[in-house]
Amino acid sequence: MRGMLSPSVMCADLLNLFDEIKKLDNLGVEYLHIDFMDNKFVPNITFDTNMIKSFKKPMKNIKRDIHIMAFEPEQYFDKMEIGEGDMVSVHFEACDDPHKVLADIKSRGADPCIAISPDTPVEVVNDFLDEVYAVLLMTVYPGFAGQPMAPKSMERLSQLKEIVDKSGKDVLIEVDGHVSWEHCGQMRQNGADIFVAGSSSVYGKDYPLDEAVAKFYELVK
Ligand code: S6P
Ligand code: MG
Repeated sequence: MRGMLSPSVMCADLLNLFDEIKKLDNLGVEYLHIDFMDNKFVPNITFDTNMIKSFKKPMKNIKRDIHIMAFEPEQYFDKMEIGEGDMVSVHFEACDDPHKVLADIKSRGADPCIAISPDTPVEVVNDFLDEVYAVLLMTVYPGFAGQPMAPKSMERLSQLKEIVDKSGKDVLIEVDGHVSWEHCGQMRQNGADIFVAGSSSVYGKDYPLDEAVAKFYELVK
């Protein structure tokens, strides 16, 4: 399976989101990475639930990859209209009962994922490998685009890959944070399947979007 791409919409042209999403859809990109923040679990705000629901309008084939950086994430699921075709990540550190929240996502027909922040030991995922579609490994501290990679991210990715392989479960690994031109190939080698691409790659203004997407796929094939 080729490496899959999930461009981060918070790094796109925010005044032209309809066209920006349509462009990605037409390019055959797998996912649209949508960061939701509550200004409590992380000190920032991005899109509200209504906008996240509206993002469906220009989407034909591309899927929503909703990364919820919020306490009690389940309170937002109805408003975002989470359902079939969505991939939804909730943070291990932000849920009282992550198992219950993941089951809720699954019951809606969406693909549940557990996200872990850079200071959380990767071993915690062992408890969730029966329940998740993917593990989202944060390679920056959640909250902002344009940050440097968090220390030990590459080693953590290798450890996570080993844990998943040992378990024999069919669980994907998504990396999010400074997935740069320089790092994405190494991340692929270390076991990543889905790549959140933001200001350090496809939205870095070095190339037009279609060229940037093609170049990214080439690096993570
Ligand atoms: C950070 C967020 C990420 C960013 C992404 C941006 O809280 O979860 O998804 O949008 O990291 O990409 P870059 O290349 O600027 O780090
Ligand atoms: Mg994210």
